[in-house]
Amino acid sequence: MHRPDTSVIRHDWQTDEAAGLLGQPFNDLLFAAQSAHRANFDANRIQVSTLLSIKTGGCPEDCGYCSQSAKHEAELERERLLPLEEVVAAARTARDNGATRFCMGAAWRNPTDKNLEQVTAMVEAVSALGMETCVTLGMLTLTQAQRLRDAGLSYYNHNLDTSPEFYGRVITTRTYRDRLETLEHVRTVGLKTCSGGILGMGESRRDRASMLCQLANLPAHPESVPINLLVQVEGTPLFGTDALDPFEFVRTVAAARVMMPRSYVRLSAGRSEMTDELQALCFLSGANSIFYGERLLTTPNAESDHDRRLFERLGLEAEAAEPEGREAPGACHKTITATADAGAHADV
Ligand code: SAM
Ligand code: DTB
Ligand code: SF4
Repeated sequence: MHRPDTSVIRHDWQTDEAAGLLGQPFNDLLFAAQSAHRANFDANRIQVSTLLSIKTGGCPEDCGYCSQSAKHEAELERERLLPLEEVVAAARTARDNGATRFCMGAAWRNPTDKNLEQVTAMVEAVSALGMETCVTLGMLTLTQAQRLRDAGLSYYNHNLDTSPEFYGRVITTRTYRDRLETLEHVRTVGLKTCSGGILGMGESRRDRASMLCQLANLPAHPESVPINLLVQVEGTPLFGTDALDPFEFVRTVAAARVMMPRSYVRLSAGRSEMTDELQALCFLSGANSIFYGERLLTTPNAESDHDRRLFERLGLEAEAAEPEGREAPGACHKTITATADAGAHADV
């Protein structure tokens, strides 16, 4: 049985070792994950983020899972960059509903410098509401990363998506190296990294192990690791892929928790297709962040009322906003109460 040394942060994971971890008896793996989770976090507290698509569709990339690629036949209403006021209104609603982080996604291969100025205005306005900010805009240059940092951005999301070995089956218009380079720019300027992947695209367990090694062996673990279950969208090349065994999903969440013990592991896209019991197993395996709100980017998310009820049934609480200057993830948790008029409180 793999007993994690919860005091050591490792960056030397080998695929064989990670595959061994993923293949442990389920109960042993979950025990290891829970040990790592409890050593670093309050196991009953979940970070809550809300997502908004600020620019939808018409993307030149060919990511095989994505509804927003202009190369696919998915039915989608394209939208230009949303006006600032609309973004701020959505962020305010998200905050009043208990989200502490507002994540904005754009269907770009990379932002132009003009795009970036428009997004920095959004980052500044959302930060002024007292929320953490995250944006995902595609590839970034070092200078663009600096610009976002100077605007006060908290996190940049850029997923590795899958293993280097499986990657070419999913995306051909940009390389794995390109992705690692963007992550390097983000780290170098001191932004927090949000990076993870998608499961259920037809990859093998070894691919999942290899992807987790890529994430854990980065010079610093991403502070946030979204684990998405493929949302199958009609018209995309990956539509119709065989469904992943739900226990494999849980195993991957658990292994992510063991390998990156101080990172927030987000049970990301795909929750609307999951049973409550499966989500509970993910929380038990160390997932401690979710997207909350009616939509992800272009697809529906789990229903908010349902999520509130699920939190109640499981005795989970939403994490309060991170105080300024906090360094180590998991170091500070404030008790928040359920209220109808949210404001400074979270009602999830
Ligand atoms: N266009 C930018 C990029 O790809 O870097 C940012 C937005 S993109 C939609 C952000 C991430 O969402 C992708 O890297 C992928 O991991 C995830 N994603 C997109 N479509 C998805 C789907 N159908 N199911 C699960 N995750 C998805
Ligand atoms: C991430 O890892 N998942 C989010 C966010 N980062 C940008 C996106 C999920 C998208 C799901 C499909 C859609 O709604 O289009
Ligand atoms: Fe474009 Fe991002 Fe979708 Fe890929 S994942 S097609 S880059 S919006």
